[in-house]
Amino acid sequence: MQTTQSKFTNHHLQLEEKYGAHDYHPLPVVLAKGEGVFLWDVDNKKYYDFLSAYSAVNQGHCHPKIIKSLKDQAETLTLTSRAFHNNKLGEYLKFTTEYFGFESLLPMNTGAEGVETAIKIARKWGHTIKGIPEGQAQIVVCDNNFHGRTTTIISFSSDPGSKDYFGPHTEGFIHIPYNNPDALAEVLENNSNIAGFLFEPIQGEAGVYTPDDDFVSKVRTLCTKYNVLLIADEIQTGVGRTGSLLAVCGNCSCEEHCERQNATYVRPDILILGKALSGGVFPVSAVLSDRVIMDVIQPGQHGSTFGGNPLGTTVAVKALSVIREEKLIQNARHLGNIFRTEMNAYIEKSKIVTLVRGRGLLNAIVINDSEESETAWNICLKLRDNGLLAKPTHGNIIRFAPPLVMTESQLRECIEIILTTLKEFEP
Ligand code: IF1
Repeated sequence: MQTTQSKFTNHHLQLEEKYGAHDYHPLPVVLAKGEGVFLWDVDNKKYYDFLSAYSAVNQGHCHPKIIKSLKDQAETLTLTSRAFHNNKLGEYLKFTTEYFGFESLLPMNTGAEGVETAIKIARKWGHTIKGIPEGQAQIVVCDNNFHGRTTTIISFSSDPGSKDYFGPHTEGFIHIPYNNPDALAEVLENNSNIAGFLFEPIQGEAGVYTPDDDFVSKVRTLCTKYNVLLIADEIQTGVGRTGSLLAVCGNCSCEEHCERQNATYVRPDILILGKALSGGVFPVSAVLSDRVIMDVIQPGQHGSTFGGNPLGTTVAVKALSVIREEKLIQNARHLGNIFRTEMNAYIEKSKIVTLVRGRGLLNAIVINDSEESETAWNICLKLRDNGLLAKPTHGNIIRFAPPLVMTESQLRECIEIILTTLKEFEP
């Protein structure tokens, strides 16, 4: 599809093309400003953001309270390293462990670092507490997972593009199909060297693939039975995105990681958070667990120069407070139900969209064309022209994940934009 871009846009595209590594294929739009649910490009054209930087900007762009906390702290103290204590880390640890209901937290920066940390903790727990012979600990992972881009993590990716030619790969990972507790049961029954089961409660990169309602509770039961750590990667799904505080909270939309009797709540042994933990303002990730697990890590065995820095921790406390103060969990649940209801009504008579799926404001539609086709890409270009930014995944799937601060009338306007655009592609 031919698209015309302004000379300002082309200027930036050319700079990136000429001087940048070509590790991405972005939609051709150059953003210069953000506020709440909106973004503006270099020509001052305004868009609704329907990606939220892959669910990092749940609290909306440049949230005034979060930005104020960033500015204030930036003028006071930014980095001490962990060679010394700082007066922000302890408060952050108390606040965040209470918020999510765990005894302890290990602070890192990016999501991939959080996952690497969880793998190290699980392996060491397996060797020193479970009694797995040293160097034999295995971790079970799911097909079509996405947990980041580091060498160990890509070692257990099923995506050739992420993995091929980057070997030798790290050993110690066993694959099972996603959403298949029977497959997990079989692996656990036949292998006593398994330390952990690492999974995404909803698979993001796989196309917002949502498992059966009882998947998480079933794998919880199995992990308990076989003394295996349940490790939830909620980097993308956590912090309100799916209409609950965590996706493992299932049907509970309260603001706490509570243990309600009638909720499908499942408590992982290790919880990994990132992205929206800091409202997309600063890279902050975290690994949470109870003491018996966390305490396998002793001084000198893990860490990060920037992990737990005063700037990131201050921003994260404010970003988590905003989730509660603005009732963003409940809003995500309410708006998500509207979005899927309206999309399903459209799909009944559509030939171009076959399916909508998701939970809360993490949703995707499946386009009726092959993964190799350009239809979804062309729809995203048209959506851009019509003032809404979204990105295809897996060729024929389009992810829709606006900031959680959206209002109902804004969402209804966005649904109009999306449906009008889709109609242009109906045969
Ligand atoms: C990119 C997807 C989203 C993640 C989960 C760990 C990480 C991610 C569940 C690593 C990161 C990103 C990174 C982004 C694309 C993206 C993504 F399409 F790949 F699946 F969000 F939808 N665990 N997800 O989703 O976190 O190290 O990046 O901070 O451009 O690669 P990170």
